[in-house]
Amino acid sequence: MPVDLSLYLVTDSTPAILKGRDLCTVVESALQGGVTVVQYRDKTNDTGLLVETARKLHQVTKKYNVPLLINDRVDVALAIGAEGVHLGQDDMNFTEAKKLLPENAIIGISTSSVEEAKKAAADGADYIGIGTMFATPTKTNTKSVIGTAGTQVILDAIKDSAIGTVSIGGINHSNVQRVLYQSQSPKKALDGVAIVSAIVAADDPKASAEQFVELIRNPPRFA
Ligand code: TZP
Ligand code: MG
Repeated sequence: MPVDLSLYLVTDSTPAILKGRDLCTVVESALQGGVTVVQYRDKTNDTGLLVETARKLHQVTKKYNVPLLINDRVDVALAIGAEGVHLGQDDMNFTEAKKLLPENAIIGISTSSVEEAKKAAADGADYIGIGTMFATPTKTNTKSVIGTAGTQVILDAIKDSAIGTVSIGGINHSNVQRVLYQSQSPKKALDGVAIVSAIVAADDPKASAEQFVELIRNPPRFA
């Protein structure tokens, strides 16, 4: 696995989550706290704005030697030389993206079923996002909420593949250890967790990320 997926930050530019703060400043704070990969996720259709923001974010992530992945838009990733992309089931398919991107680009795929996960693994994706773990106000058009039980079934189905895995949806400091622990199948565990609001909307994104790093590193403690 070319990328450390353990604490995967997904950005959100909506005012309610950014609370008037500058995205690059929030991301830099999260990087100081120990985020290991950043996905720029922005649903605007303004390509100029996407390229401009992605370029600024890339300047920041490069300082921390952390890969920047672009959500949905292979063209934006190519324009700024990002380390990779994250594609949903309705975005450009893996094979097309693989053809367009540099050989070493990271390609991640969103999955919410065994079929989707097996296909991503067979295609040769670097990692899959598995979700939605818990219902979340950050993304309300999610196909299915699968919880730790559904995640475990997916992990078991791809246990013979080296593909990376992250869980996404409603993950916070209170449930992250349970997510990691209870999702494990006997032969495959999650490589990390993908977080939006618990870091981006936190008053102190650095402290939030540090707290996640501690929780991820240490053995689980939950009631
Ligand atoms: N995909 C499934 S849930 C989700 C995405 C992008 C949003 C997760 O956001 P949060 O704030 O970490 O619950
Ligand atoms: Mg998408």
